[in-house]
Amino acid sequence: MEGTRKGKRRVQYFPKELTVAEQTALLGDIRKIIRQVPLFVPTMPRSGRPMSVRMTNAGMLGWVTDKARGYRYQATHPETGASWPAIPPRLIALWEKLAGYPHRPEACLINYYGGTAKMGLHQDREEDEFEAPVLSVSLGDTAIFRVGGTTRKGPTRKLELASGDVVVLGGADRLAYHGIDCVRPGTSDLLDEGGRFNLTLRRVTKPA
Ligand code: MD3
Ligand code: FE
Repeated sequence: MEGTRKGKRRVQYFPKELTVAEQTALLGDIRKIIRQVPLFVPTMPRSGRPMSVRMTNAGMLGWVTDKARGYRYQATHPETGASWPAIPPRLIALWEKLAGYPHRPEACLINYYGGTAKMGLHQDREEDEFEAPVLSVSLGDTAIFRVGGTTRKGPTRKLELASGDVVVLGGADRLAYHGIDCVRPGTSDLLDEGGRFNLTLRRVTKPA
């Protein structure tokens, strides 16, 4: 796919931005974080239906959801109460290289897709700062990513996200509907257990 779309839309795709050695090092950082703040099963607001993706976070703020309190950012793990570990320095460096935004990210959401996990079409709008892009890093098996426009109806396009690929979503596309249709098993040997990690870096609050 082309790097930049016309006008103010901006989905920037950086295929194989990370080398295998860099992916392995980053995976080590993520495994260490998961030992401190385990993956949890997020549940949908109101219905309490479990999502198929498992999650945890790094950074001052983490994205969480549950039946009672819905989508939100908070400073602690929803089950253990532990503070989220710091965002790995190599991810901060990637943000400084590619985000084109002069302030640090505050949240690193870690999504794990095992088996048939997927994520329905949605917008990311729990943040107060939409001037900042969202930066996504894929590790492990290839995902079929779908992105549309800023309304739920209308055309969508598909993009395959492979291990080491980075996507930066900014401009009008910051509020584009997007989701993960499925993950293709056996397309990467980075993870011994198979599946896919996606890391999303976000600025949540407006800078002072
Ligand atoms: C397009 N995660 O956690 S990352 C999410 O692969 C999420 O786990 C997916 O959507 C995943 O909210 C997709 C790529 C991504 C992230 C944020 C976006 C695409 C985006 C924000 C606006 C538009
Ligand atoms: Fe999203």
